[in-house]
Amino acid sequence: MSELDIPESHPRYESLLTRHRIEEGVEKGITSKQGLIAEGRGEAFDYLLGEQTIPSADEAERVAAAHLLLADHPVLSVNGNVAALVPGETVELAEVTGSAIEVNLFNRTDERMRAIVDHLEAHGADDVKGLSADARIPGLDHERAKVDRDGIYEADVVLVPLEDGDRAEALAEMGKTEIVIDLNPLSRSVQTAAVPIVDNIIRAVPNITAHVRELADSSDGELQEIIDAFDAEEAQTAAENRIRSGRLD
Ligand code: PTJ
Repeated sequence: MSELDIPESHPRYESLLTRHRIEEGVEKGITSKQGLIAEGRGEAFDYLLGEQTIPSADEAERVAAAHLLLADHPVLSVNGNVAALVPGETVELAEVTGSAIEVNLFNRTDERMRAIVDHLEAHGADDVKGLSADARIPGLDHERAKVDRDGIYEADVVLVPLEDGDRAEALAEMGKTEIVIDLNPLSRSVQTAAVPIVDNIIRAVPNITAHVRELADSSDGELQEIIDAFDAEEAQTAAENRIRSGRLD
């Protein structure tokens, strides 16, 4: 039995677990109410993907691992849904890649910022960034523009999960490499990312970590080759085609 009190063999286990974690996130003041809506949207796309990591997503997750290993200053951005769904998994990915973790919220309040930092620390994170917000992403006029100077502002590679918005574009304009995780292949973030990962974050983050472990002994040249061979548009189209074809295999 699991944290859900239902067996992991249950055919809807993953989706029920996801809902359960988001619900708990709202109760703890971590996830916004809009996060519930975002979850429902993601779930519909995941159903159409067959609730599995499709081959193009697995490849993108390997490329993400290569980018994070090669980066000088990688940062994993965390919002209220990410904190509720994959807190421990995010801390583990940060550890194996030497990435910083920064909380960045659309519906930013001091209470939620603090609750998320505490939640991540309870899962083993230290020095979680986002509270000082001493820099801004140029060209954005909402709360997601607020970042830490020694975090996202100075990062070379940023993991941006679960946000359909203009921040991805603004970060690209700052010259950063963005890795996006989003189940909607048509989201603006997916369309602009250097590495679009169309997969459920619950599967994607642990799979990136697994790829990091597999690639840990690779040379910089080998990692660069993996990056150069990747075609972001192809990955986005493969996911869109899978959803549109309606094949649940
Ligand atoms: O915590 P905050 O205040 O920063 O707010 C976070 C949310 C998610 C509420 C906010 O960023 C938002 O409203 O996002 P959107 O515009 O609804 O976009 C969220 C995207 O994440 C959608 O494209 C969903 O399909 C996708 N999504 C939802 N759940 C998952 C997901 N992608 C991957 N894995 C999921 N589990």
